[in-house]
Amino acid sequence: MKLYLTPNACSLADHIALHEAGFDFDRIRVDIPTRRTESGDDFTQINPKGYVPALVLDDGAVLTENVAILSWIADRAPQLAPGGELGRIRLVETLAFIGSELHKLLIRSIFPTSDAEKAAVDEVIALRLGVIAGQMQGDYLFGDQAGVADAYLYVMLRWAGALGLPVPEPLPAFVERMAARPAVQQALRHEGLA
Ligand SMILES: N[C@@H](CCC(=O)N[C@@H](CS)C(=O)NCC(=O)O)C(=O)O
Repeated sequence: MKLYLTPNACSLADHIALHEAGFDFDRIRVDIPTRRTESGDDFTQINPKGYVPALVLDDGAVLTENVAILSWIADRAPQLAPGGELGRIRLVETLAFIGSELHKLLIRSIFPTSDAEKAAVDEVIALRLGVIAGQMQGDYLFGDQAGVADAYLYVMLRWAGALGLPVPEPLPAFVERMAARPAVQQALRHEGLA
């Protein structure tokens, strides 16, 4: 299995989740501006969308989109997903919220086209961080066990922190807790971030 990633990009979530799952995988870095892999290959031949993450399975199937890749990991490592009758759908609900309502807005805050856009986007991000803060069911999103959604949220909160955006309680302690996890440390080291 091969994970195509860019250091500190959203692909860090998938990188962390693969370590949490204990899977063996290769990492291939992608330079986003040139869309070339570290060995100079054209990344769009792997993922025509041109963005990370992409996960190439051992049979050659290519998975793209954080929601899909994180769901695939959770399906194979059920300890990384919430249990119960609605567990699977709660996971999709949370991944969709993080992907559509946080990730996309944070990208706009990192690369705003105007000061007015940044101010407007940051206001909505603050509301959405408040929503996810209110959903924490324990030390992690779904209780006392970290899972794939926590990996995605952690990466978004790293970005929010780097942007200087306010991160509401209890999320600062969650970030610290995640940062201390061996799987997170391992992924950060591989990406040159720790
Ligand atoms: N919808 C995609 C978005 C992925 C995404 O935004 N990737 C960024 C890095 S965080 C990227 O590679 N951007 C380059 C580009 O869009 O050209 C997903 O959730 O996987």
